[in-house]
Amino acid sequence: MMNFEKRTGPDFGTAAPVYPTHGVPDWYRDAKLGFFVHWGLYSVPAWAVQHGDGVNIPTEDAYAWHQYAEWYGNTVRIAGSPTWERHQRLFGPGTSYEDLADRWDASAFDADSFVGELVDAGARYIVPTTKHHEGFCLWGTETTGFNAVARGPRRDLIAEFQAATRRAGAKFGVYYSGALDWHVSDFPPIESDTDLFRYRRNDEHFARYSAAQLDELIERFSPDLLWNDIEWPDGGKAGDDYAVAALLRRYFDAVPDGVVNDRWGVPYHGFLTREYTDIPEIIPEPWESTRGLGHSFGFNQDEDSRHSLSGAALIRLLVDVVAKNGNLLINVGPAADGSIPALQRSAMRELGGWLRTNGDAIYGTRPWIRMGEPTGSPRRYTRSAAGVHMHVLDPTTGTAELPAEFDESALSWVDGSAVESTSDASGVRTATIPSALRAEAVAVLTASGV
Ligand code: FUL
Repeated sequence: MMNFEKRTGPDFGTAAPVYPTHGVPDWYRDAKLGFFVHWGLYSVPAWAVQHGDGVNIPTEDAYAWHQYAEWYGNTVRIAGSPTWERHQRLFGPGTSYEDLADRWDASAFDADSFVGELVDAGARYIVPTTKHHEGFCLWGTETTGFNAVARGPRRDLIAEFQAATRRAGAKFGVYYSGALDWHVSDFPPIESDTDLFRYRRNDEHFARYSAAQLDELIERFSPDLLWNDIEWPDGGKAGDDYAVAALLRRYFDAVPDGVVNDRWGVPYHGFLTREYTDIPEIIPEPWESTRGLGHSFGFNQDEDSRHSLSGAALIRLLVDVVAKNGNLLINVGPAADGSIPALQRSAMRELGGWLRTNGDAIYGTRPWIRMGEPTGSPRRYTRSAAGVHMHVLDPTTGTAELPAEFDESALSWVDGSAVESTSDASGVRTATIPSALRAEAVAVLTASGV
């Protein structure tokens, strides 16, 4: 095996990189809902300090108290951190994070039923982590023995995911940690945002390692989507075959209808990414909102319903994102054995149930002339060939104002019931929400002919 230790002094060359001109394909814009799957060695301890209401972590401790359980491999190396303390207690001081590879038992994982659960929840694309920052590869790579076929599960988890996703008729994407790989790097742990970019690999040797891995993923799985993270080593500086420009050309040659995100550190991007961020308005470019159901992507066994989105909150989040021209890439964090924890499953099932009735107002839609209204009951709009869909975010109030543009339109509620409305002195019409829809997370009314 090649030795991929850190080296310095790359010759970046002078060739100007030529980036693709690929736009974002319609399948991606129409899909609206994808599922991220953060599953890796970090799912063995499955733990991070609880975050959320009432917990105030000072910025200088943010990394020692990291909210993301998938960062365990870093947090555990910060002496004195809660993760470090807990790890000593549970696994013993001699057990390294990497030793967990041999304790990872994925025997409850059945790719078809796992993927089936996500598709039932409404997923049109599925993006598992193939390698997170820890460096453990979930596919049978030739580049390192630190992988799920050689250790732990002893299965090619990505091959299983890909086959099951394609069988289920959904699109298949891959998450890949481009410039961070703690397994082949000998830096101290990351304790600040400054460290994050100081302790990322940017040398040619490592760039070739990453390129070899991404090439394997492209050749073996033809992913419909590449979700790179933490930029690319040497991104944009070289015209060589391991640099982003050449890699993306190879990708789009192999998958002409593919799409990539914006975390490559180069001028080219596909969709924009936003992580745990509320977006106030329509973003004209295709973009994607991502977050975990709780405060972490990797499963944190200490989280409960106080930390996690309810089904109703998840539905409202999807509607909000889609009204603003985004896709939602919601994350599921399985337990190490490959099962989906009950708290996450119940929110997902509620979302799936709502989408079975209201999916026409989500999938394939585009934003309307505005995403909602500044006053009155909270509402969001989407637009499809059938008309403009008004999503009432709090139907328990029993009423919702209709926009002036709906005046001449034929209106109907999603359950087929006619729209009854009253007008006030200034001509504002207020519709009464049918009682059957008041218990829904979001009640949808469609106006045709707007
Ligand atoms: C971030 C990573 O550091 C997180 O762990 C997670 O994977 C998120 C989607 O991207 O940048």
